Amino acid sequence: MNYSNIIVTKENGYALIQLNRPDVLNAINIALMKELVDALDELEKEDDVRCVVLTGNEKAFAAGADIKEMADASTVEMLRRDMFSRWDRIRKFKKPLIAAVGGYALGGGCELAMTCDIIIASESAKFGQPEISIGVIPGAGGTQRLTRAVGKYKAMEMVLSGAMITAEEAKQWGLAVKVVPNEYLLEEAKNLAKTIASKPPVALQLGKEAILKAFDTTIESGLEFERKNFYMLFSTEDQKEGMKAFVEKRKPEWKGK
Ligand code: DAK
Repeated sequence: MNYSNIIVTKENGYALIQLNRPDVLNAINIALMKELVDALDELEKEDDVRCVVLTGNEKAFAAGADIKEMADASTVEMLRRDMFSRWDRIRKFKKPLIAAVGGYALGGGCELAMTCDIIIASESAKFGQPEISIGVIPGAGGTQRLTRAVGKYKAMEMVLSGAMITAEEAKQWGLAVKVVPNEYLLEEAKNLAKTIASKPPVALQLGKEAILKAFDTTIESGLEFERKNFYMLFSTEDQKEGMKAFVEKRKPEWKGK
């Protein structure tokens, strides 16, 4: 497919999606969001893609939703745009999504990173939910995911003051798993993607699903959910292969079945 707001490349076992509106710090407009969802739809179907890395450029992962596109919209217009269905589609993407964040990850940009499963930051990364300074609040999960990631008090400080945090702070607060020098950001994210892509795909999918379940259920039903996914994996050829290979002291060969 041809895209004008993102660049999609496929590598061995994983894909890289780069947000590509550098003139506006990758501000997320409707067209970019449509392309991102189309790309993920395609990549989800492709068996040779087992993990996806989402990134921006050195100046910005994304500086938020496109303010110019929203500025004059009424409530009804915002409702009609139904932006949530696209954000929900990303949330429901079944394969692991890694955000490689350099530069600004603000508002919808921070929310997009948090919709991913793992965030790796470069030293230049700055995370924030500055919506309060333009008269609104986060609208794509910021109040919920940020709070779960950094806790009530830090989330309150960030959302109510609009202040940004550095990459190092993001790591300390549990938002980013790693901070690397700017020039190594993609390499680090790609290495992680390669490692993940070398694992059995059905187990990846069910593992991701079980972790996400932890965010909207009780421990009791979460454990129940995990158990069912665990049992389910015993019906896959990859479970037989994985355990057999361990016993035979060799590398497993996954079939994704
Ligand atoms: N939207 C549109 N354009 C943006 C932009 C944005 N979010 N951020 C930057 N730009 C544009 C600037 O307008 C400028 O364009 P020109 O003036 O050159 O045409 C260009 O990018 C470069 O920006 P600056 O000149 O401002 O660059 P600086 O280095 O001086 O400053 C900055 C960088 C990141 C501090 C600054 O650009 C900034 O404060 N940007 C806005 C950050 C922000 O407020 N973000 C939150 C936006 S609200 C929803 C889903 C999501 C959302 C809402 C609903 N639903 C599902 C319903 C999300 C909302 C948001 O994200």
